[in-house]
Amino acid sequence: NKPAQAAKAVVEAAAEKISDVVTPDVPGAPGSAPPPLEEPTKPHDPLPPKKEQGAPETRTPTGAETGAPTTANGQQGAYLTTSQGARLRDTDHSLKAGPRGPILLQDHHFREKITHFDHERIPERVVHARGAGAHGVFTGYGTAEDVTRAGFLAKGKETPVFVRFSTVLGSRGSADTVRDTRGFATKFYTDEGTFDLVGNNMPVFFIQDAIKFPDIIHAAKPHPDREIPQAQSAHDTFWDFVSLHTEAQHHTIWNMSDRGIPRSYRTMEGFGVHTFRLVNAAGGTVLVKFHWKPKLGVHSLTWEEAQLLGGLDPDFHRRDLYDAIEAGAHPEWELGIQVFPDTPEETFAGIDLLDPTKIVPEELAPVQPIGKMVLNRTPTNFFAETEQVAFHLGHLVPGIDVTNDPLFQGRLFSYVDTQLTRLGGPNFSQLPINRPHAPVNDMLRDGFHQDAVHGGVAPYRPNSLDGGNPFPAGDAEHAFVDVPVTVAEAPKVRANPASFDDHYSQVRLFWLSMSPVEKEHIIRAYTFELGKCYHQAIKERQLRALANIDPVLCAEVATGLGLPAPEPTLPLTDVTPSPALSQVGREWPGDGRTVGIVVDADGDLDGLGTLRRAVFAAGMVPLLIAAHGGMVGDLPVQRTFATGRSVEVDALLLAGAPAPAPDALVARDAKAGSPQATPVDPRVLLMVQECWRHAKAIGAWGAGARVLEQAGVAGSAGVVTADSGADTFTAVQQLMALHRVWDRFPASVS
Ligand code: HDD
Repeated sequence: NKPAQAAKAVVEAAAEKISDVVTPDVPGAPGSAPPPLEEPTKPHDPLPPKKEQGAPETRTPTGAETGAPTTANGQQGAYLTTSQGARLRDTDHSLKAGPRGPILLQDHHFREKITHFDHERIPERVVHARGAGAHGVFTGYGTAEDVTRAGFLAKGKETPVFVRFSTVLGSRGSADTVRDTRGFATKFYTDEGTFDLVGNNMPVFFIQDAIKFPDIIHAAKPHPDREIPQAQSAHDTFWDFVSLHTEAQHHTIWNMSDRGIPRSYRTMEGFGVHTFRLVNAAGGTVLVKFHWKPKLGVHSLTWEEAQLLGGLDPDFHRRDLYDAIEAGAHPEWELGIQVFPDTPEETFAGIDLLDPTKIVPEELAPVQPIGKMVLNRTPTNFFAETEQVAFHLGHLVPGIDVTNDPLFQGRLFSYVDTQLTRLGGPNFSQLPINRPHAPVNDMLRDGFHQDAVHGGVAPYRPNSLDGGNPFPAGDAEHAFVDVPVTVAEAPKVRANPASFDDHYSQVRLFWLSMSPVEKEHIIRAYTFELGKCYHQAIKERQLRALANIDPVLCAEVATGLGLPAPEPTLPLTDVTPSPALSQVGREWPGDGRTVGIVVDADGDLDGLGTLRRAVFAAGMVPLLIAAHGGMVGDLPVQRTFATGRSVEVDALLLAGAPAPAPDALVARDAKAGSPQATPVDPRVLLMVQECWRHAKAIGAWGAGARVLEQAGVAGSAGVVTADSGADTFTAVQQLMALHRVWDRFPASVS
């Protein structure tokens, strides 16, 4: 197939680049960083920006036409200046009354430098504080033209996008791999205005009404007295809330499933969660749910991997995203919609489409692809772009409108409101990352951080002084027109529709749709998290909720907690499982996955180059791991046994059986009383054993086979040997298509 071939070509072309990305500096090594620059004692040309970055798109109605630079570039000139452009002679010493005297108040440079520094931080997001962003392109397929007039969905239409992925609970500096929901927010810079699709990697939400958002977040964030635990739901207040507030049970089981610990941002599905209303050129409407489907499939970490990574590489997801993009393995998603008729009841197959705690199984309403997104550029400046990007559900374009989902309605207020504090005023849309690519002609004026120099004298309507401009647009000029939905005459109440009262049937549907391995992981996750609670009453209350989901789930978690399993208090619903919810059982492309290759510098290195090329040709990233840095043959070592760890790789190949360091041997022999036969470095054995526990494919050839014996994994499922590196990799590649060697997980439930 053509796209696959094209992708392969790109990856092959990027092969050398991939080695740049994952290669630490080895002076003179092929593919390594250039030799160090001279000591910076005199002005010289600045380094060019990284090729894949360039300058961010910052088109604006007031700058682009004049050709004037629209962004400030850091460190682009030779000489240091003040913020006003005056060249400076010294920035290392404050102005003092003599070398030993106090600093003078007149030191304007000191004051400017320190004052600016003192104000460098802005408040982190109240939720989703930890995140990573990337630029890309969305291409419409034209398949949605019947149901929406949104121009960016037209066939072949390309629209720049910026995506920010995030965790919900942790602070800005928290670890990436915690168990949590992930944010998946996309800004489409369309010709008809900016459209923000602010979704998550889970299709349901904890609450049905936005007024409860502060409650769930207060419960899930760290305890107010000790401010622990960070970025976790494994604590009393979270479980107190969700056990008392049973509409949260559906989202909670998603969090306890493998979806709560994604392998990578690149392997996450995305969901708009709410039902949206689309409007076509004739004014006809349908209701839809948005889905992002990752080309690489939906994959997760194991819980042990996630925990190890929290310490070993807290930036794992960030690094993975940037490395993949900069290596040319550009992540891709298809955007799809589930389409429902826009009936007055706003239900489909008995499911209330306004209830954000409900899904519509894909088997009932298939996801129809309407476009493709490729992320191809990392941010130039994290703060300017990823931190300052401001999403808002009210950023809609003609052809896409809202529904009365009470969570959606409340979000329409919250997102602009929060930016006022976070970004310091109402002009955040003028920040480069937030500037629309469509011409802006509003009547908003003044306010903090006003960047625009507005002409004219009449920012009001009607006016005669500015020629009557701006005029309202009509249908012909692609105006956004609110769909004139009829609102039923009803008393003003603080209440939900009765259909919102069903809190369990879809939780059961999710549970019954899981494979045995996934069920086992869910049981362990509940057991772990509830096991971290101090209050017995909270554990017992959550067990009562589990009893209403499924007796097996409840009994297994109760056993783990050492508590009796309660009886259900509600009848168990008869549901039809949705196989589309399971992550297990399908085959996926391996693009951008990492294959660790353990090499022994003193061993037989024949075929290593061929193997490395085969890994590149498969679109994957080889990572050479050896006892110490430097070269192995003519290839640079990328990780040592000290800097590498199993959690970084998706599969492990053993090209040798590295011996332990001599001092370790001496110590061991002294203990044992006599030297033993050719042992393997214990760090390599640990790597193999971890890969085995995490159900990763393992392959060995030649001396590498000895490692399998000593690690105690030889001959077990997903552990292969062959005559050459390339043949071993072929077998390992087949195993990787299934993501993991699922047979290795014990599954006590069916
Ligand atoms: Fe929210 C941020 C997703 C419900 C209030 N939300 C935020 C982000 C994502 C989501 C991905 C991060 C955006 C970024 O990267 O900058 N939020 C969701 C989803 C929800 C949801 C999928 C339910 C379906 N959110 C929700 C409710 C409220 C908020 C009900 C309030 C009533 N969310 C916010 C916020 C944030 C935010 C306080 C914090 C930072 C920001 O908006 O810009 O306004």
